[in-house]
Amino acid sequence: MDEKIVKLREMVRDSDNIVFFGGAGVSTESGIPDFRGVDGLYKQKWKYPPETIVSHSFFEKNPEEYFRFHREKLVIDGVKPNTAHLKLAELERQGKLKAIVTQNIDGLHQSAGSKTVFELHGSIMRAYCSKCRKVYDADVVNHGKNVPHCTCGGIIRPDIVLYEEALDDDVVSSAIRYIRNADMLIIGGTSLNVYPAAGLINYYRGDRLVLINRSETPADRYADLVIHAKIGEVFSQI
Ligand code: CNA
Repeated sequence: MDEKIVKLREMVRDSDNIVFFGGAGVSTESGIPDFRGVDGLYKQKWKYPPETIVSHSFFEKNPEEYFRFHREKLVIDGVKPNTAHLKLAELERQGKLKAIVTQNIDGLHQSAGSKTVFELHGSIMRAYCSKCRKVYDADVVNHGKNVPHCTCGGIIRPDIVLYEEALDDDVVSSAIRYIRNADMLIIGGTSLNVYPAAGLINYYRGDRLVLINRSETPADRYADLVIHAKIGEVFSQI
């Protein structure tokens, strides 16, 4: 482990165009459960698997159940960025890190102070009417008991990309541009199971591909450095 940390430190020292690509595992140390990790939502009891509930067709058919899950499992009041979020923000301030590409929807990178964040799956910190697209304060979807409605009658929804929905073209093309130009790509806290997001790492062309994840991922064999550990603990050492 120590040798790996030394190598990681050297790679960070020698890079000035770092991009971080992350997922739910980045926020577990803040107390937000991931989907597939050891304490993930797949291991918890709920009537449907999380990815069924967080899908477009389920949202349309069963908004009451969707909002119950959303408010109970996706929104956790009082969460704070952890060491990984804070270190990434610091690397950006130092001019070493150029962008974060995240699959997370929790807004914790911005809370930590990061500026260039591409949220592939949107954010629960924003909301809009699914019919007229009027923008609403996220509080109306994140709290309360009922399905929130717009003055036009449409359902107000979180500004997240549900399964079966397309990613935002501008967000994807910007993320690709940054990944393609990066001299170092750090992938962390993601099972790399969810496509098309996971496919974006294939645009990286450099020789400093680092993977930090608690469990194995399909990209371990391509990486120049693989660390199977908690990302907050790793980042506290660089
Ligand atoms: P995932 O499929 O749940 O995988 C998470 C990965 O992170 C697993 O391989 C874990 O082993 C690993 N992991 C968990 N904790 C740590 C840690 N402390 N340090 C290092 N590794 C850790 O999640 P993905 O992001 O890969 O899947 C994509 C989905 C999950 C996206 O659509 C997200 O929107 C969705 N999601 C997001 C959040 C969030 O915003 N915080 C929470 C839950 C799910």
